Amino acid sequence: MTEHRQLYDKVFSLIEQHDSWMSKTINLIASENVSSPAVRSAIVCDFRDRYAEGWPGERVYAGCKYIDEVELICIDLAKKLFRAEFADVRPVSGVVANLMMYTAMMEPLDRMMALSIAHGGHISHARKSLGGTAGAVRGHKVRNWVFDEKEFNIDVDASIKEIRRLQEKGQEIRFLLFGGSVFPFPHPVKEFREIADEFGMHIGYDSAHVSGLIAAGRFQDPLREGADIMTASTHKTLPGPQHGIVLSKAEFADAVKVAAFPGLLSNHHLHNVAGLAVALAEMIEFGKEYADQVIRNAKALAQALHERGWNVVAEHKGFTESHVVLVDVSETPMKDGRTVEEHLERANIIINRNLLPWDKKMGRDYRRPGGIRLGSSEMTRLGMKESEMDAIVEFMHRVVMKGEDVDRVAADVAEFRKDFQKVHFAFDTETPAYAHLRFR
Ligand code: DSN
Repeated sequence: MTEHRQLYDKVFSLIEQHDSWMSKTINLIASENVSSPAVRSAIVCDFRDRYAEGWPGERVYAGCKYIDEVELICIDLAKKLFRAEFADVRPVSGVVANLMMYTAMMEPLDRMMALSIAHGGHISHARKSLGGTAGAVRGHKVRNWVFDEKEFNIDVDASIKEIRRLQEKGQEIRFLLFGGSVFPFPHPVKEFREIADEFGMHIGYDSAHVSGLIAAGRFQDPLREGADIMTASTHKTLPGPQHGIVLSKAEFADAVKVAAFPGLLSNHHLHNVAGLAVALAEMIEFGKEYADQVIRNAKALAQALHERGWNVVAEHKGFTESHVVLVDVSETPMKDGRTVEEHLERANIIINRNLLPWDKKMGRDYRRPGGIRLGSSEMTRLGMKESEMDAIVEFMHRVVMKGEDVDRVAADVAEFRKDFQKVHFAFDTETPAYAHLRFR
């Protein structure tokens, strides 16, 4: 056998090892989910090998008659689910969706407000000195929202004061961006509509983490609260394929469309548009029930940790209103999020380390931060409820607080996972959740 054939076979062997491991793990990564068998079936269709530049019906390529119909179905489902006047389902990721939003709503170098990373913002919202997409790619000057660490949310009065100060100083802000990667509580969008109108600013909302909850009507409704445009990736609480979406008021449709093509995209990954259409149809059918359980499970995770003495952020507010739970682990025997992450992974529990708002003043940074971030979406999709969240926390507690042998906990986790092998809230609930389609 040639060396290349061995490597070729090794790739398939690694895929199988990964799939098998996933079926034995507790995955609490807040930005991930498991897609339904129908979504996975759609994304391996021949669309994956095609091009379709432009808008359905106005393509630059021939051969798109069925692709166009699927994309139009996807657009209609997105508009219905999010009650949006306009939807563009072409962005290939959440970052590309954000770039489309910046391109449509601002001139290069314009100033914008966004959440800092330590307060839950995403790297695509960040300034150039951090390598953030907004600053490094578009040249936007990013000012950060004033953040209330106790309320774990944007400080409305102080932020309005800051916007007014900057406008009066001639540092004109053009765009207000809400949303991010860690925000357990709805952002105050409607509170900023008046000042946005006063200074001619537009409002955007990055719903990547919470788009599944928003679609179900269970978090906040940015497009009704004053946002002009909303972006998302489609594979977090919204359990679709790895892709993106832009939703906006009709008046911004043309600007968004040209930002997509010819601006940012040539191929827009047509197989994932098909997968997204399927995911949106399943969300319309099962989304409310799913989102309710996601939120109940996140609260149950937080409560179970709190009861065992862990320091969960925002206790006085009930910890979370979304899928996400933030925990300060700096006082645990492991002292930092990275050590916790590494030990839990060895015990088949997959979580993220996460920067806390107060890490910097404690001398910590993103490499060894004081926090961990947990999300309830994927385990909810597998049919887990509040009592399973308590069981999950007990596994975590054995590793982090009691220092138990990780291999023993890993074996117990794998045993526990045996009863949760199918995706719920989907039309097909029989195909194993982590099975992959094999053609060889
Ligand atoms: N970096 C991802 C997250 O975990 O939030 C989103 O792109």
